[in-house]
Amino acid sequence: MKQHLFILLFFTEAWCFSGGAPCGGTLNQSRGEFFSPSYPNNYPDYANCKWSLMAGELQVVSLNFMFVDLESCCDFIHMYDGPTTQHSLLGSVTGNQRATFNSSTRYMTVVFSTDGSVTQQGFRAEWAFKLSSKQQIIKMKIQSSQDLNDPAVNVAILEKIKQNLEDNGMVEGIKVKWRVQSDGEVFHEEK
Ligand SMILES: [Ca+2]
Repeated sequence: MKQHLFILLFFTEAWCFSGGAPCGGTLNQSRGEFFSPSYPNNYPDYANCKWSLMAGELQVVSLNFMFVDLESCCDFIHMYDGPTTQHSLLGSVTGNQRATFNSSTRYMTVVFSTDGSVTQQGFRAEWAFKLSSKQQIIKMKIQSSQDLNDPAVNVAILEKIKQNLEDNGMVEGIKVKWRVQSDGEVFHEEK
């Protein structure tokens, strides 16, 4: 009998710890906020924190710095336009700059790094996932036990789709409507 050797490799999210305060992580909620370690108290020396923002399909990341207080020569926040720091730099923040950054894809990587002396309060940032401005048309298959040609059923289904989009933070700039097919039928029955 042949024996197969399976080697399982486990990769765990690298959570960085700085001066005892946890920092960094994966952020995939549709909105929220994150802080420098120990905020609103001073951040530590030699901090190196990485946050990975992961929006959903058809979404982009918008990041807004509400408060920034960093040593302007030597402590920085860098934003990258993608899932790693190998992607292009969207911009950097230091001193008391406040700015907003938008990714071009569903990913943004944020790195906070400090040198070995002088610490300040740090930062507070809010993010939100927004629908990409690229136009996309999504076709949906709908199953219903009711008559889909009934206008009341039509409206109820549209409302339900809108509610779902709203729950997923996708309602901005989106239109939901029935489209009449080329043969004049709104619906096609699945054969
Ligand atoms: Ca410093």
